[in-house]
Amino acid sequence: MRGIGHPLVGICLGIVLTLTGITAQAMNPSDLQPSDDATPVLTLMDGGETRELSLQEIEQLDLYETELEHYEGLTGVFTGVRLGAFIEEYGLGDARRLRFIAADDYTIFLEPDHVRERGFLLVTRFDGRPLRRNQLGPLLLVVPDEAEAVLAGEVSPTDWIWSIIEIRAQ
Ligand SMILES: Nc1nc2c(c(=O)[nH]1)N[C@H]1C(S)=C(S)[C@@H](COP(=O)(O)O)O[C@H]1N2
Ligand SMILES: [Mo]
Repeated sequence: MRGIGHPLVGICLGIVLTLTGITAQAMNPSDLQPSDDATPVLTLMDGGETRELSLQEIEQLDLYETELEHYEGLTGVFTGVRLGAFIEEYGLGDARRLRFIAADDYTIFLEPDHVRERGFLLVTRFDGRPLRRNQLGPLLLVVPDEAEAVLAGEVSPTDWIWSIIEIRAQ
């Protein structure tokens, strides 16, 4: 009995490790406490209205984390809020398109429906700490489901904009 017990344990462990490896790219609820930093980091423009948001405000939404290797060289745990939840919270879900603007003027456009479909994480932390500008901060987008394909060079991460400082509803 013991003789077959060991290989079985090994096989089960193998399956569990494989599953863990696959789900490591998924988003899981995070235990981190929301930031208390009220410094503005993001400008929201919607019609004529402009609003400044801090990490404290953004992190009031449910926090999720994902462990991944980012092609810009950061490997670890990325924590943030779901972009889909963010756009609903701030009334951007009806916009025709959303324009994201980075500190280096790089810009992308996303339609709210695509945001809902693709599982973007609006990242506020790397390994538990806020991201500095030279670490792709203050905010960046990742799509955990696409992480492996991006690393393998199968998918171009054009929507993985980093150093986001402004979002405009257009
Ligand atoms: N802020 C910012 N984010 C960005 C970019 C950029 O130039 N600035 N380039 C985008 C593009 S086009 C790609 S393919 C990936 C990788 O960019 P890189 O190859 O210039 O590192 O990051 C995306 N995110
Ligand atoms: Mo690119």
